Amino acid sequence: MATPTEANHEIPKHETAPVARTSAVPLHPLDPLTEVELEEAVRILREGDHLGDMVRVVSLNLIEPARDVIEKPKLGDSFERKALAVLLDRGEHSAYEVALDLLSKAVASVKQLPPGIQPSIMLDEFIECELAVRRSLLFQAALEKRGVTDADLVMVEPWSAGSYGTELAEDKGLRRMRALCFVRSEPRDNGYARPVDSMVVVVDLYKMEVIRIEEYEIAPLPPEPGNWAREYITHVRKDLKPVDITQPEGPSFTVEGNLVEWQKWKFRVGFTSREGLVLHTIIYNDQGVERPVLYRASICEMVVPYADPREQYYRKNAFDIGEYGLGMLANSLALGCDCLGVIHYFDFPLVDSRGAVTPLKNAVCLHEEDYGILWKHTDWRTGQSEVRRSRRLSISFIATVGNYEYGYYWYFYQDGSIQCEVKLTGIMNTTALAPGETSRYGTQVASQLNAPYHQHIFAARLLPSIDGPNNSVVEVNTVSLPTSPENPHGNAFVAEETLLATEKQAQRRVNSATARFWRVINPNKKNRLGQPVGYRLVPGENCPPFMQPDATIMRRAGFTANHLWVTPYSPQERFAAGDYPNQHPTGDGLPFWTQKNRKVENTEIALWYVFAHNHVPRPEDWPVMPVAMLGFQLRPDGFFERNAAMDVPPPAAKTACCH
Ligand SMILES: [Cu+2]
Repeated sequence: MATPTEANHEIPKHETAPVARTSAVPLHPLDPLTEVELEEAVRILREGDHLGDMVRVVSLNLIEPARDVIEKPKLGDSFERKALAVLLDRGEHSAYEVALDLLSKAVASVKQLPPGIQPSIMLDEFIECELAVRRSLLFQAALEKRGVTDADLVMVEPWSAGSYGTELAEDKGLRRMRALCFVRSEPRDNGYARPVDSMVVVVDLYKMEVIRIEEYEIAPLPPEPGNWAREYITHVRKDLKPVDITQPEGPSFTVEGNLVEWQKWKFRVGFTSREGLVLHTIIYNDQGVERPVLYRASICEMVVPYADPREQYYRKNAFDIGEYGLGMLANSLALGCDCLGVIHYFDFPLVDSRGAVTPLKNAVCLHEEDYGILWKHTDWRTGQSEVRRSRRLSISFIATVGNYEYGYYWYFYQDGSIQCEVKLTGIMNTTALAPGETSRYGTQVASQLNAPYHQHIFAARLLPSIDGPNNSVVEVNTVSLPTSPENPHGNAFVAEETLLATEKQAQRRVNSATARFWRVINPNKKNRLGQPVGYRLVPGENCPPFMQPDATIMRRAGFTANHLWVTPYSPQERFAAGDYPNQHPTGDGLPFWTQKNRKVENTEIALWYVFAHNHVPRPEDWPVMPVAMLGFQLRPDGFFERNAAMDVPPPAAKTACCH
């Protein structure tokens, strides 16, 4: 459902941080493949005869080196550069993983994917699919039946077909999409205001042709427009005075290639076509000692299951990361005013399905923000008052997935905290209502227009390295004690700790009744109070999946069953729903790997935190939804000896806005 971002907005001028731009040559083994390396990789594929006319490049990314190469580098080591290409042969109906060694300029291995496995949908396929549908005589006839006369005004929105065990025999083995349709009243109109939801167009992506049109009860088109573009907004409020963010001495961060340093934090910026932004080797400099916190952090999967059980809608379950790739759908942030202040943008090159390499300018935004108070106390007896402003470093990217926008933000704070925040905005997907009709599975948001209930469920994959690679996870539940001789007034409560020693013990859900959180500790290192050093994973907004455990979508979205999973670190276990969730016949990922019930105590672990926004739409979410935010925090818990931000200086007395 990708729509290329339109470049017709006025481009605001940003101050740009006076720091080095992203390097053309890799400076570090974890740097994403550069433009030159991607071109070299495509050349190796062509010369090795892997890119015939019918073959498409699904993705091409760095194979990250082994963790110990990074964590225990040896002096004088030169570093390897390897790439993994996922290729789709549309003629042979087969897909391959081709590993490339860029130093020896050779193909290292070729692995054919098992029959039935479909790699992610490519950007070109959206465009080609829409064109194929418009060309189809079947489609034109179906439109006529619905009184739609101009096919050019129809938005054909291809959704991944998924795999539900309900597939027709004729569909078996085909790479498919199921297109939903919307009609604009003019070329720049918001098509989501008028769903043509009595038909689903099933497309064979190998042949790029319509297989059939599934038809349902015809509902009239909703009557109201839902426009959001500036030319349609005739009245804008007039009482907004400017806020200028100025940093006359420049930002407090430095950037060298993909290495960022800010305050006591240091980390590397990565980017993949699938996850988008990735953070590597997050380290805190504690009084001159570099202390690792996280080896790698990314949002590795998401799924958006919809609640409408009707035949045309139960397959609306986009895995926007595993089925589409957020890096491929990332916005170029020069187009809008997404970040304010002195900004450093990172560019990352992308490869299209034909192997053409293009830079994505301003893919990732880095800037500082004032964030209210950091700490404060007034001694009312002495009149002494101290307050410190909180400054945070924000690094983010935004992906447009068809109708929706997802902003992914990581924040670093001066007290040693890290926060991940996802911002949801964009346009809700809609269905039509007959006059007077309401839906049990959605909210009416305009005349004859329904926005179905759905959930946005995200999975973060975190590789902790709290003061070293071997970590454990402890669950903490606060429990009130019964009134007893020990607790005669009934006020007692305790924080109970439980070690999660195995994969099965570590399958957990949030619990607001016990204020549950999880502590990632290094059991081999104690702080001065004798406690193991650790970081606390603090859940934010969350809820369970509302699908039944035996729902057909749960075969592929099984990772949503728990909010916390802990697995032993494995470079092969990267994505919560497995490598290829698109049309996967049985499902893959966390529920399958954890069957082995491996030990996850005092070893290299992967922490998977799953968090969900339950979207019961409001009329106010239409026509464009104001941002909804959710995420989680990682807060030091025994990692430092005391508040790590005591050394933040007081605000300068003459700061213009400090009163
Ligand atoms: Cu939503």
